[in-house]
Amino acid sequence: MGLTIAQKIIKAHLISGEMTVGSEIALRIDQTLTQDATGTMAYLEFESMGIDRVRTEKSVAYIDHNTLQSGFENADDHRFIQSIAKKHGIYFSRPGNGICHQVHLERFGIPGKTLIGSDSHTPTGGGIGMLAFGAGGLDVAVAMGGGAYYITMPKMIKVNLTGKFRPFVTAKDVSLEILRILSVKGGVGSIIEWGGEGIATLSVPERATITNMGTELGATTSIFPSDEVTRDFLRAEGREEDYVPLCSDPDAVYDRVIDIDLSALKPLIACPHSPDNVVTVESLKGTRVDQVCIGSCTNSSLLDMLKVAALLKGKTISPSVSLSISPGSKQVLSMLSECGALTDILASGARVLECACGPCIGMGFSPNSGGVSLRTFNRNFEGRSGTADAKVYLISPETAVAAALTGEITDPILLGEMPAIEMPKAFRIDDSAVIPPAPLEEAKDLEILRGPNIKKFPDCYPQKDSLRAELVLKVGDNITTDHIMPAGAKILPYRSNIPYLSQFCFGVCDKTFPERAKAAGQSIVVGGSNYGQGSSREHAALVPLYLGVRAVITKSFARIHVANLINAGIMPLTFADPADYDKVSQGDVLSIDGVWAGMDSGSMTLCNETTGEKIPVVCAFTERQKEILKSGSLLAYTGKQL
Ligand code: MIC
Ligand code: SF4
Repeated sequence: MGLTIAQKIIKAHLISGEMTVGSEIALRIDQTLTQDATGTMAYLEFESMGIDRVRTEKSVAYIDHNTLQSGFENADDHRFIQSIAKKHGIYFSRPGNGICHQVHLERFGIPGKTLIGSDSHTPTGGGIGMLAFGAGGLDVAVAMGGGAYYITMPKMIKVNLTGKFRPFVTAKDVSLEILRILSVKGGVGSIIEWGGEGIATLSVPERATITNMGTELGATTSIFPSDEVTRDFLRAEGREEDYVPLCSDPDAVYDRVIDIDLSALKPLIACPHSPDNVVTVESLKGTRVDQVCIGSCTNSSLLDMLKVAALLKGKTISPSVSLSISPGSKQVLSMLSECGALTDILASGARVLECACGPCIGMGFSPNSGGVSLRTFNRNFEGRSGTADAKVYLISPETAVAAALTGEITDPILLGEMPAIEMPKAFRIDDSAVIPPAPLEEAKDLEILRGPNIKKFPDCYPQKDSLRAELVLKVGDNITTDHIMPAGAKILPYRSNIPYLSQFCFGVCDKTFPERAKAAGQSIVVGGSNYGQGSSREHAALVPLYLGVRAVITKSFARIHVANLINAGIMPLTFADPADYDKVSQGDVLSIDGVWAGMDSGSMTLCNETTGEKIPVVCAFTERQKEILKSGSLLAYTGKQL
């Protein structure tokens, strides 16, 4: 039987396990990336493993999230990461050099290699044919130390693209269309492989827009073949030697095949507050717009920015709209500047922000109260923009420009003729903002610079054979990590200070949660389906751990979050019958006896001591996961192994 692209890469990197859907496999990881908001914790974890040098082919530490330095915290963390990178063999991409996924694609990504990153949008690398996964910081730390990365062998979904875009329809609309078809849960447990004759018309940055937003589907990852388009991109980046061709076998078997005709697509828009709440732009025409943001790891490539500049050229944005533009990297910004496109952007009235995540994670540029914000980003979760009652919509750069010019949601087709934009034959290569690690000899004596914002990890809690705790919080479906552990300018600087962060845990759902959880001592959280979707932030597990959460029981979990819960020693369980979700209420006292035997058999009986009801709950822990839970954390488990 033939293999898919992903199966070929998995096979070449398989350390242990069977490549049968649903079983745990261990993969060798070639490259890692971190960003600063999850990186500080990941490097503290790496440090505690006592390994001198990273054992990957390439590890890169990016500073792109926490670039607002409104106090000492972020600057201290940058210095910490820079010093640890230098000492332990990691390349350091300075603040201003760009968003991790954009820069990694430009300068480091290699087809056929495996990559894990402490950021959920690491699958952006699939645009260049990498098998790239978002992961918790601890998993990245272990991979940097040469350890395997464990995933559940996914199903394979193939998306066949046919036809060719009509003017003003873009890769972003493909991302929104697949979200409309599959929903934010539709990719869970699957790798999405893109193919069909339509992909030949898509450049690497366009492919990367699509693999980037595969994260919003809940997919394990997404991947494109590596073909002549990939080779052209690598050549233009001066790295043709990194090119390897990659395609699926003609007789590869997929669990599901979806066809999308590019020529039939229209400009699409995701409405508040979920990326799968997708309708046509046309259907919302005339809706007033207050703010437009162009950028983020989804849509900040040179190609995107050149299109935006060409559409803005000679025009002025609506007086009622505030427009921000964040180019994805120093390479993008300097090339915009060299060709004069930056001047066209500035002349239109746009505000040019630095090459970083910025408004995407609420680091500045929050909308006005009740404001309507159109963003070329990938997430529009409630409150994420920093304005609690803002309404955020997700769109393509072309639709963004149309709204910025008219002040209302407008079909970009009305902009007239789409100027022809060519991908450059050669990008401007300047890696001066990437600082290489120190040679081994010099590294030994280097000091790690630690600021006072770095506080100790929460104590771990080895799972016992019985658990009795109050259900302190019951939440609904599709709870995101932005609900569990919000980000934004006020909180993000405290990512290495769990006690401080804990005040904001579940703030979007219930501001009284932290106090109540602390008062309860030990507690249980109950959620609906797709619990923990979104970010890879392990803080959404470490902070609840600090507050005493011992188990989370849901209808289903998102992939990275469930791994983070186990890594933190919190037991994730699911209702055997999702309807039993209704048999527990906030404030009930719940208990489980025979936890260890239940871990072995795959099911436990949850006793609702308040109502007297007995409720079956299930788990499918591997031997390794059971040991992690019994040890109290992946760190404690790894310590035992070493
Ligand atoms: C996000 O887009 O939510 C983030 C911020 O990039 C996160 C990482 C984090 O929380 O630091 C992600 O996607 O993993
Ligand atoms: Fe940064 Fe936004 Fe991309 Fe997350 S989704 S990495 S915050 S640009």
